[in-house]
Amino acid sequence: MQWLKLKLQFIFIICILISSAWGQLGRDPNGYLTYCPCMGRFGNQADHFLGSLAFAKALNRTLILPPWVEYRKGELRSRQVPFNTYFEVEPLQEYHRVITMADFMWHLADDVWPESERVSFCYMERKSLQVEKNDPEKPNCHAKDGNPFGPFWDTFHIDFVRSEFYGPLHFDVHHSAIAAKWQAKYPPETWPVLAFTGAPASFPVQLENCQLQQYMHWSQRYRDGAREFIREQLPRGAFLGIHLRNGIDWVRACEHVKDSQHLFASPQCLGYKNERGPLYPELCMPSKEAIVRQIKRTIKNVRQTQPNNEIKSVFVASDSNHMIGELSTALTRMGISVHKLPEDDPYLDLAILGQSNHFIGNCISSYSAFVKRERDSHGFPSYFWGFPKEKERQQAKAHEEL
Ligand code: GFB
Repeated sequence: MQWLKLKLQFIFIICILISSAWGQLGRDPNGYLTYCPCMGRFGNQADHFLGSLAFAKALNRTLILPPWVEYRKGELRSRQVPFNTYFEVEPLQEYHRVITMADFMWHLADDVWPESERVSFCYMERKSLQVEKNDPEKPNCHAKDGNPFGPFWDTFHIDFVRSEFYGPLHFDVHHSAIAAKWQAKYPPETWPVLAFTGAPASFPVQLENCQLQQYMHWSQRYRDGAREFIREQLPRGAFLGIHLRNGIDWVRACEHVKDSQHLFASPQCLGYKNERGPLYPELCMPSKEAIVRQIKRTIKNVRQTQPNNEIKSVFVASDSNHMIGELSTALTRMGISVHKLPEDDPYLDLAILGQSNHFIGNCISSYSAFVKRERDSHGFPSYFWGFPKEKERQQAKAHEEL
């Protein structure tokens, strides 16, 4: 008898679990929104993700979480990596309804978004790279034209039957009543899925959306990876994480500093309206000497202000030159060791930088910006190379001492 009771209880629990799983995957009557993260690499895509999340919430549509788009050397087609490889889905639900693209396509698409109703959204006509595809009669988004556009939608066998030009609507839901206009023009009953050719968001991320980073939690794999590296490879005690962005693409990008007020993520230190000054080259590409000086200064400052939590090591993340030799030579006398990952892993680098006791990043880089936002959400301190300018910093110090 007891055995039968237990068996019934077990069946009951299983039924509840199954029904709640189906419940979670039930159709959202308010509709869905998705997009291709087709611009830039991780830092750019992360900025766009936060904006798209805010946009989906403002329109009260479930956000279909796109995979991350990655580019590997020597491969012609982008690789799509499931969203939840790097970040957990559940914490995002605290802010707004989301579903992975795989779950949506496997469980809901046949019903919500049949093949004959798949429309791609773009602001205005996008010309095709293949001239013969440009039909003067029928302007088109050409949502699958080129890399990563084609490979991205192909990952889930998505083809579009039609294009929709949404201009002059825009995505700035924080400074206008635009969300209501989107809802009026595209009600969910007739437009169950809005599928954008690119992210419905700005780059760099809007100031109002930076705090949404608090809902991006590293997946177990990266949390464990970061914890293990810190515990097993770094000496006990506080460590300084630094981001050195110095590959050839960056050298070229930094040439634009001289003609710009802003470049990539620069508002994170200069302010969105340059409240904290104009751009200058050292923000983008600090010299090796300046890097060593700033690290030493940071270590000394921490020694003075937090004598019980001295920095014992430096963890270097870089896309190119980690400067391990130069930094070791400069810091060994101070009793500081210098470390990097044994193998290149941009995501593990990010997860470790997020956990460092102190962080110096590159103000212009959106990769650094990701770390800065994550740290802000935990109240951890961050600084930028060459910021404020060395001269201005010395003047401010002299002023303080007077
Ligand atoms: O993330 P991302 O858009 O940042 O692109 P930026 C830089 C990519 O370089 C990263 C690699 O996604 C990584 O793949 N990378 C950068 C790193 N730093 C590191 C690092 O510390 N460790 C490892 N392992 N990999 C800008 C773009 O990049 O670069 C612009 O925003 C443009 O679109 C420009 O492409 C040239 O903002 O730094």
